[in-house]
Amino acid sequence: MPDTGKLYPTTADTQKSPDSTTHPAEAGNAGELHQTNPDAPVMTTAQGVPVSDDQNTLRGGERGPALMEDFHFREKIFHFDHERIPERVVHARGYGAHGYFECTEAIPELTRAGLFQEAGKKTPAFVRFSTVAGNKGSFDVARDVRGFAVKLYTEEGNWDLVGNNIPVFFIQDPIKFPDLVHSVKAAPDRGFPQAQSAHDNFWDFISLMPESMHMIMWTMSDRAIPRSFRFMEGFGVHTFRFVNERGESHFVKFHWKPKLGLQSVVWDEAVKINGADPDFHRRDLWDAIRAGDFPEWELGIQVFDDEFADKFDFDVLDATKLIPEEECPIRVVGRLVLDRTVDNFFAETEQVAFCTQNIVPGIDFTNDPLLQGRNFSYLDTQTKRLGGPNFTHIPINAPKCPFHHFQQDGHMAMHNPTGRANYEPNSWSQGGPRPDPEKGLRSYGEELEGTKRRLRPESFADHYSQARQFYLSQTPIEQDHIANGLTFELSKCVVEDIRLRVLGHLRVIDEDLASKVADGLGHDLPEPAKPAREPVDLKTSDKLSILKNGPDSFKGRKLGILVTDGMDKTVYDALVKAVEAEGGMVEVVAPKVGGVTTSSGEKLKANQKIDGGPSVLYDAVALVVSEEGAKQLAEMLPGKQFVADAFGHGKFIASTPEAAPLFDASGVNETDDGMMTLKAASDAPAFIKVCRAVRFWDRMA
Ligand code: HDE
Repeated sequence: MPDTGKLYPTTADTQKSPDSTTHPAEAGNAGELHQTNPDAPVMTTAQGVPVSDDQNTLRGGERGPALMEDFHFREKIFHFDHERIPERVVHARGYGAHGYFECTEAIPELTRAGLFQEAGKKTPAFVRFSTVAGNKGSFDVARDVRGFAVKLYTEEGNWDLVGNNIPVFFIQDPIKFPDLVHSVKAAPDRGFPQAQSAHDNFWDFISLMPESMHMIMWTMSDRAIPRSFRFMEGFGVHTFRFVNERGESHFVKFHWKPKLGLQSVVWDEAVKINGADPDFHRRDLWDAIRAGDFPEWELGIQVFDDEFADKFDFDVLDATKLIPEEECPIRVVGRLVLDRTVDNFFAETEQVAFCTQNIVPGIDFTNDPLLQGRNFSYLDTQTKRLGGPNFTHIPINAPKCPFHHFQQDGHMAMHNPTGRANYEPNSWSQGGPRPDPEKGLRSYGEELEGTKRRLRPESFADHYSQARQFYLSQTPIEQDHIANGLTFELSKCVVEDIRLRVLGHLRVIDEDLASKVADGLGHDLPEPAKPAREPVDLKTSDKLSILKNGPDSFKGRKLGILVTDGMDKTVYDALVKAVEAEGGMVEVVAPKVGGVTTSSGEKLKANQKIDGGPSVLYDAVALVVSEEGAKQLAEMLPGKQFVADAFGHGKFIASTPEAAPLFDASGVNETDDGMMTLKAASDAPAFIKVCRAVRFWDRMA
């Protein structure tokens, strides 16, 4: 049995060829053609046989038949035919990156888990972010929950914390998961809609499942349209257990807090981003890591005991409820840094298999029924998706610590036990691994009692109080967005009864919210739904709002600078300098992707042609244009839309005085405090300071 984490070479090790991620021309070299590069390795078949010609199949005669013996051709096509594996049944569209977890505060009094024993200890990590409903090829900025799955390669095995960017879930019992997922995915008869919840089946199900109301408030909020993975929180959702060396247990909830703060896009932006750049989120992550701007989250824990759990208004085992930070403060014990993009998307991001059952000594489950149900589902689904029980042999899934067991054979077995003993107990002298009662994972000795039955406990019965608490904890702008989200989604339901049933639930959550949505839909308010338990008014929590927890700098954000021929390069340079000083990025948008000639005759390269770089792709925009250039842009639809959208989406806009004709043509005839004229290069830093706020919300109120 091999005993090292580096069991099998990765794709990168075996297939190592000169780095082809960056084109030589991008690095400023002319670029040699692969065919003429003497350092390029010789192409081989999968058997390692050198290939002489990869352009032409083997034929009998110049224009004669293809020959069966052309094993290079047959092997190539055969392998291509089998390239696809089933996509994940949910969370199919995802994007992963490598990094590490660093313990910043040791907590041995709470857990014996090795990764938390010493401040400064680093544990390798792989993270996969995802949308839930859409297929693998859908778009990134769908209104949806985001998966936030973390694999921690600890010295005592892999711990998978398979979380979401929303701290609660739709359902209380795992037996409803297939129904939930069927309802949100494409309808079985027509095969659409794709990657959205704005349709009858979803809202039909939801309207009949009042326990989903809290989660619905979250998914209709801007939490479901994050600006990027880097600006969203992650949550373990369930209550887990920490178990210390003495076998004592504490309940724990896990939170990932982004260092950059929280930021979301607005719905109209989301719709347009999905057209302009369906890969918006994955590109953002890739670009940030490649630029050395490593995304980072703090790991916060909420720790509590049975006494707190008993006093808490809700059941801590109910995944449709959260514990407000104000009631149980968060203690930061570590940080997660993503510092390496994948070498190969399929090998790593596609083949990574998260399983909630993967825990390590010091971490344990609770009786949260959803968590228990997940423990079956993840292992089961990976076996089908990755083709057999040996998916743990795939490098991205293999532990990085020594491992020894007697599991053997099966499809694609890469490492079987060596020697004769493959069972335990055995009496061979070197008879393989033995369990260790000290070091081994021991389940927490919780006492259990009860009658076997199918039931929903009374302590899970309140479905509305936390939904109301969430809604009332939002700023007025965020409340409007929730109302608009609900109105939009329900307006896509053809069946009026479904809309009315949802309105009935909204009346129990908040009458104002229900009225706004009813008004938006053009319906009279129906009778309120009849709650299983009357909701209570809970204290609002600032931590539930995005806007109250937003960024405090332009770090990690992007300024789009629209330029034309004859533009003032000094203003441009000053903007770039100010953005870079804050840790942000700049992208140049021009009428042509070849770039522009500045007023001093220099050439400035562009990143985007105006049609491909609409303002929705940027956090703020600047127009550094000549008068002639502004006039030309004013005649182009994408030019006008660039400005009109930036204005409509409440973006901060800076412009050189020459931009006036473009504003006129875009229908922007007013100025406000979110707009600034760049009279000179020295105005640039002040503008970027203003951009620290997410948007100029007054314009959108
Ligand atoms: Fe999942 N979920 N889930 N889920 N889930 C899957 O496993 C499931 C739930 C989450 O990037 C599947 O490998 C059940 C909650 C993430 O690869 C599947 C229930 C939370 C990912 C599955 C839930 C999640 C998944 C599909 C209710 C947040 C993507 C593919 C009992 C705490 C992981 C796969 C990745 C994926 C089942 C509910 C998060 C089918 C039965 C709650 C982030 O096994």
